[in-house]
Parts: sequence; structure tokens; C-alpha cells
Amino acid sequence: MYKGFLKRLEHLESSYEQLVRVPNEPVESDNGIYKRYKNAVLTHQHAPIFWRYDLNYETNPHLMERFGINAVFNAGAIKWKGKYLVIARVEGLDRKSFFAVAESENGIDNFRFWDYPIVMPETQVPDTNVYDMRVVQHEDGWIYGLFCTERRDPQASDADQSAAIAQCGIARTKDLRSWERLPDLKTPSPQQRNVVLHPEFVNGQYAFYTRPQDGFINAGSGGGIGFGLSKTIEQAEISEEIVIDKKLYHTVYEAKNGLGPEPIKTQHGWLHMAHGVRNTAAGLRYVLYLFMTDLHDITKVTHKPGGYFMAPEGEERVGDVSNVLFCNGWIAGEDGKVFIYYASSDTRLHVATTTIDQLVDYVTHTPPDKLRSAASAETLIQIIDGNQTYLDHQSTTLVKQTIIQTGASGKH
Ligand code: M1P
Repeated sequence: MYKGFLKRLEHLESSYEQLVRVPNEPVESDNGIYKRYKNAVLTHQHAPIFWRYDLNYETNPHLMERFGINAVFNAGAIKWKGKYLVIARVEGLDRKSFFAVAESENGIDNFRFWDYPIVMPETQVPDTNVYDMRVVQHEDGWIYGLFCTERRDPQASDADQSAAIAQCGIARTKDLRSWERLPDLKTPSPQQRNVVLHPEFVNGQYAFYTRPQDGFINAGSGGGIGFGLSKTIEQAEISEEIVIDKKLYHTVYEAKNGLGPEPIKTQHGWLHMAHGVRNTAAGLRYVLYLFMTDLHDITKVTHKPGGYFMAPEGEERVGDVSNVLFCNGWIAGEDGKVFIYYASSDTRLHVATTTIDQLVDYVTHTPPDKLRSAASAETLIQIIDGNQTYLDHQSTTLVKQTIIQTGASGKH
């Protein structure tokens, strides 16, 4: 019997190593804004063997899985001691999520989980489920993890086993290994998800992006990305919550929206990634969009391209909750390169790469949504008109000639 055990163990190990070591490759995209990659960076199969199996022959002679992992997705991200770290939402077969750190040398492949998941202390009211951590290196010197804590609605009757209350949990760390849990954020809204801490103080206070919502799934009247200040983080409380980016009829964020990772500071403004949700006959569709806020008044949206930045494609469209892209982690390097960690269909985690220059260009030059079909057609006509100088019967020969001449004259 032990021979069968050893054979299975060898097979498990070699398939695991093959999966984790496979180099990732960029996939050509024609939008010029970012590159997707061929392989997901984390899946349920990236969970280490020593998490999933009891490796003691005496107690597990069939080498059966004892702790199955269902999905690895929605990850916060941070560059830490020269490594690319993601703090993923790892969901077991029992539907409970927990946080676990995986690291990579280059940010695009070879992600390996640290030996143990994060031990997240609980408040006096234990969390039933925790997920979607936003990792923020704050100027106060701490690294914060803000996440959704979900508990059963105490008002729900026995007949209703799905009513839940979502709030923002807050924890902080200096080493990403040991975490101090702080009281949950208090806001005027009945429920909160997708709360993000701004990395800098605003008027000497901690600044939060929120997502007020009436119900557990429906944002209701509270839809939109909110904003509020708190004097302390140890007893964080927002007394006034304003909406800075609201949900809007017939847009990709008409049902609800929520901020993604912490914003990136650029010389032109703060770059934000968010998800927008709309309803369709096939259910909710989650896409990612970008916008920019003012460097001095961070509640003022200065640029917002129309439509989505990224939407589910190919295998990304299918999973436990299909037709979903979600992003709560990105890393901007000092060299201007940006690693976007996005999850598809609540199932797996991917990476896309781009640069700050490309994102700023995208945000500042993509036409806004003018909210009417005729206005969209008009925007397109302006682009076509502008291009006429370079076209010769729909061929781009003139563009190429102009670029060669301009390049030769040293203008670019
Ligand atoms: O299932 C899609 C997403 O739904 C929730 O996000 P939101 O509150 O914005 O609708 C979260 O549960 C998120 O984790 C999940 O990916």
C-alpha cells in the first residue's frame, strides 16, 4: 500500500512544480493600453500540497485530500523587500475565505504561497467570512489591510439563512505576518464593502473610500464610491459620507460600483481602478474602469474615460460567479511599470502589465461617456474626421509616411 502512497505523492509533487514553475507569457493586445498574460497567476491548484493533504501515511494511507481549496482570487498586492506579494482571497470547499500571501520574483509567474495563511484576529463579534483585502502602505508607517467582514444578520429569521451584514474590517501589520486587528469601521451606512484607505492623511485625518449600500447584494440608494474622514484609525468612524463617483443610468456602473486597490499618485492626479456592475438577462456583469482625481481635492473626479478598461474575456468569463472581473491589488514600480492583479469570475487571479504613462494617457485622452447614443456616434465621427488627414481611401499609408518624415525631422 505504501508504494501507491509514494507514487501518488510523487505525481502530486511533480504536477504542482510543473504548474508553479511554468513561465508566463504576454498575450498581444491590440488596445495598446495593457498586456494580459497567457496563464492565471494563482488558481486553486496553486495551494500547496501540505495544505491540502495529511501527508502521514498512518493517518491518510490513500493520500486523500483533507482540505480542498475551491478558488483563489481577489488579491491585494504590495512590493515588499524586492518581491511581488499578493494577499489573496483563498476560499475553501466550505465556502469560507481566508487571506494568504503568495510571492513572486518578477510579478508575473512563479507565485508561491507562504507556508501558513494569515492568522487574522477577530473582534468581539467573530467574522463568518472575510475577503477582498486592500493593502495600503500608509504614511503613518503601518501597512493596513482593509477587508470585508461578513456576519449573519442578527435580525434574520431562521427561515432566512442568507441575510448577511457586510462591514469593513481593519487590521495592520509591519511585517505582513503578524496582524493587529482594529475595530471595524463605523459609517452612517447600514452596510459597507470595497472600503479603501487613502495612503496619505487628508487634513490630518485618515481618509477612506467607501461603498455605502442598503442591502448585502444591492447597493440600493447608497450606490456609488463614497468618501469620508476619520480622526483616528484605532476607533475609525466616518460621520459624514459623500459620494464621489455615483452609479449612473445606462453605463457600465449603473447597478453598483466599488473602488479597487489604493489609488496611485501621479503628477497629473490620483489614478483609481474600480469595478462597475450592470444587470443583464444573464445576471450581473462586473467590469473594471479607471478614473482620476485631483491631487489637491481628492474628492474631485477630473478625468473619467467612457466605458470599461477591462472586461472578462475567454476563460475569464466562466467560473463560480461568471462574467466578473474584480481588482483590489496593483503594484506601481519606481520604473513606472504597473502590475494589475485582477481576478476572473470569483475563481482565479491574473496579471496584466502596463505603465503609469500609458494609464495616464488612457485616462486623460479617452473620450468620456456622454450618456446618449447620438453623442457617442458624434465622438466617433470627430475621431474619424481627425484621421482624414492621414487616410488615403481607408489605408493608413499616409500615417506611416508622416511618421517617417516627422521621425526623420527629429520632432519625436
Ligand atoms: O461576485 C462578484 C463580487 O461581488 C462582491 O462585490 P460587490 O460588493 O462590489 O458586488 C464581492 O463579494 C466580491 O468579492 C465579488 O468578487
